Amino acid sequence: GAQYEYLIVETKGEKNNVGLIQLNRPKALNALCAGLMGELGQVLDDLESDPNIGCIVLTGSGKAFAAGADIKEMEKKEFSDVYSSNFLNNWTRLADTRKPVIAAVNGFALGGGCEVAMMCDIIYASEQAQFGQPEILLGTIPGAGGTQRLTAAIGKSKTMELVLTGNKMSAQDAEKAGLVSKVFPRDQLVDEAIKTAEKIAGLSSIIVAMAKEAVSASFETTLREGLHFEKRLFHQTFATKDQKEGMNAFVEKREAKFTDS
Ligand code: CO8
Repeated sequence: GAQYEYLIVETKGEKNNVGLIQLNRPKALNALCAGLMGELGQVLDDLESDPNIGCIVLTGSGKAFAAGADIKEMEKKEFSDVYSSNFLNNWTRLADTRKPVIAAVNGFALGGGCEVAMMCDIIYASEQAQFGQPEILLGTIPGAGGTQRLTAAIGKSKTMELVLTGNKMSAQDAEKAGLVSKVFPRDQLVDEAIKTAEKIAGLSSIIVAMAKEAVSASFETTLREGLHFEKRLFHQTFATKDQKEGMNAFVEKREAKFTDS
């Protein structure tokens, strides 16, 4: 595979159907510099166009998932620079990924790091993980979803507390609040994420994509519109071979063989 400066990319799973992306900029606690985000975009393009890959796992290294946007890169920028260049606009690439992405948050997920985790579909955390939006301590505010996705995940009061104080939230509290779906001991985290990713990758990729699209729509729209969208996608599953196969396999008491069609 391609070599990256800031990432380690591997395929995992018995059927090599899981793409594992490890952020690998340990000197800076995986601060999300322009080079790293550029590479991440490239890898996501590659994994999305690879028909063998059904699910993606994104993790960090050392004591950090990612300690945020690169403060040293931002420090001297003026309003005119960041506005004119639409600074960090390319971060939306991750949120636009159609294949499911599981964040395996091993340590600090702060600022942009927490926002990157929230762009993923499922967050697993290690017992040592810590989440936070400390931008306020730097004289700025979250800029990649921290005020929006976090509110959707844990509600107003907890979000306000994190965003207004810059305090960190433990993995255990993040799980209780609903930001994180499961917490694991550090040495099991990535394996557990890969196990879940393998399960997803073994299902019908076309139906998985529809399911992701339907859940994602709930964050973008009214309940009425969302329910309508869900119902239409549900109807559309009946246009696939995989719906016929899935239901027929149940009736015949055998395992389904999905063909992604
Ligand atoms: N940017 C650049 N360098 C960093 C960052 C960062 N975010 N975080 C850590 N580093 C560097 C440190 O400067 C240090 O480098 P050096 O060895 O050269 O001094 C190295 O990583 C190790 O860090 P520490 O010595 O500080 O390690 P500690 O274990 O003492 O502390 C912490 C760990 C608590 C994580 C601490 O490093 C910290 O507070 N980091 C900053 C966290 C933060 O404020 N993050 C938010 C950044 S702002 C942001 O993310 C805005 C997002 C907006 C996105 C908009 C997109 C559209």
